[in-house]
Amino acid sequence: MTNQDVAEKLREVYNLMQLAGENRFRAIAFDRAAQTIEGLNDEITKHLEEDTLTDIKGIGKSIAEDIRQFAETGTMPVLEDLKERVPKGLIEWLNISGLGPKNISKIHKKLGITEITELKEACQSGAVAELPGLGQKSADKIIKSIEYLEKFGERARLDQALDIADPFFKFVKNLDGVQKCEIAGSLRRSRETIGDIDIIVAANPDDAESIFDAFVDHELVVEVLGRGDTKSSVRTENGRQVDLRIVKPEEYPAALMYFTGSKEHNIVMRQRARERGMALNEYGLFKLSEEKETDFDKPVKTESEAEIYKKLDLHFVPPEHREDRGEFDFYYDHEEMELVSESDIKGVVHAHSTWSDGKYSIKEMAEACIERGYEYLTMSDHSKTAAYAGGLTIDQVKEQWEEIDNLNEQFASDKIKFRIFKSIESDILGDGSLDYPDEILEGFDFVIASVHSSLNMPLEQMMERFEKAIRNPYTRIVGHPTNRLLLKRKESKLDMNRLIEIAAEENTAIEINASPWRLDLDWRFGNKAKEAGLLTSINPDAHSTDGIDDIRYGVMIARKAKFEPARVINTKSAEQFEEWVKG
Ligand code: DGT
Ligand code: CA
Ligand code: CA
Ligand code: ZN
Repeated sequence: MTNQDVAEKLREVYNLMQLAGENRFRAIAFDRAAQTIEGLNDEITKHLEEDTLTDIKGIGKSIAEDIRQFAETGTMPVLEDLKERVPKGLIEWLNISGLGPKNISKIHKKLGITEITELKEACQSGAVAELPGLGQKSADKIIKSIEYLEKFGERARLDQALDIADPFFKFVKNLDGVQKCEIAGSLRRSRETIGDIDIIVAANPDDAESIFDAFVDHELVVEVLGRGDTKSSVRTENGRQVDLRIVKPEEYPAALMYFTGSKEHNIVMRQRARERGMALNEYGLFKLSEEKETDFDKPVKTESEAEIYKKLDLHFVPPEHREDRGEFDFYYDHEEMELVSESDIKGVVHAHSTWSDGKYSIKEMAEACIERGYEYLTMSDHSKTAAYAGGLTIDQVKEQWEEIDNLNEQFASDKIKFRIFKSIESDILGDGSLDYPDEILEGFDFVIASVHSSLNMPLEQMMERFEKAIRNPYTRIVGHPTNRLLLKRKESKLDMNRLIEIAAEENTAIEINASPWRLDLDWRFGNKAKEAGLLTSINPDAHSTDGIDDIRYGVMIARKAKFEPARVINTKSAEQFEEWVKG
């Protein structure tokens, strides 16, 4: 039973509770517990054994008991009870934009249907339109939403979301009447997947209409989902929803904060405000009336998010840390956290060439790195067992070394300060050994060790496999540890906290694979990584020259995971990097 397993069960309870119309706060407690457990620095099983579940913040007696039941029986009574009342198929309905838990429950009860396909039919036949409070318009919208969901899925990867958000942001920012503008929501927090895109604008109410007109007319818009006085929602070509909210300039700091989230962060902020005799909501910070209610006549003037934080005895919390994962303690004591940025990255680590499954030659990859101002490149093609990906035989390895030596000599004689390192992305075989004999491994500058096969190994066995690979002296970096492909393939079962401890102990880095499909190491283990002193390398795993630019996404995740430059090995100069990999 991994922390992830428990978190998933608790989220299932949360989803079902919403559909069952249970008390919202009771439901949210399960969501919060799930999120806490995902971010634990140790294993939930240990807390169970030592009976310390309730010491974990956000886990009360009742949820602790649910977790114990889950450990013992594989399920929870609260979940079984909900499952009896709420059919499983309905959970998926929560992903249909514009359809909330109340209407889901209503449609289900009146029409006795549970599957999305049935819902679509019921919308087409007119059955949904006849229900009180719904109507033809709602039914048509549900159909469209289902069609988009079928085509594009409920969430997008970070890169896909940025590709939509960037043009909208640039467009809206320059419209007449727009005083301030920012992307909010999960995208501002650099989450690895994005539901919808949120944009906040500060403008005088008189200007709102013309701003919305321009927004819904944007060339990327395929459908207007809603239009009001303060909010418009559109759907874009690639199925993403974009929400634009226009607020009065004086409301902007609080609105930006509220719509940046996360929901969990907001809950704690509101609590902090209450404890200080104030109320915080999306409109601003206010004094409380004598009845302890928000007194809208007594706004506490704030010009920026930073000032709101200050009024609540905190330093500014950067958006990527607003997840209720330790930021309140940290930014109470500290003005800021040192975080890695794109300009700190000096070398491109983990790249493939035509020698294995890359699209470009080593020379072309090197030139692309030089063009982008990097000082070094480590070629890490696949090793021999990865035959499906053109893994290198021993003879090919030797030939590749010669090519790299020649290129390095050429750079030197051309007075180009650039260096290619000889590396390999060695498969970690089933038993944890690397993919070449020691005398070959010795010839590389260093080895990146990754699992590419038997991804569904049981946890214990997988941990032994990784431990052996990490303790191998030739391994300096572990590649994409969980092997997840976002929105496509689940992660392998791993005790990530333990893995981080072992890697830190061996002074081996765990990469942040910057491919937007992976973003693995997961940022949720950032606190553990920091505590253990784990090193990372922000690696594009580039299979083409364009792939090098994925470093951007890796840096976003590294910041979210609280890495400072000193713990990111490819911030080192070529000389220091060499010293480290050979050390
Ligand atoms: P997403 O779109 O699923 O990737 O995630 P977000 O975080 O962008 O969520 P979204 O778009 O539903 O709402 C934007 C922000 O608005 C969210 O991060 C926090 C705030 N917010 C929305 N609903 C609630 C709520 O029920 N309670 C609180 N406290 N905040 C909320
Ligand atoms: Ca959003
Ligand atoms: Ca939204
Ligand atoms: Zn790989």
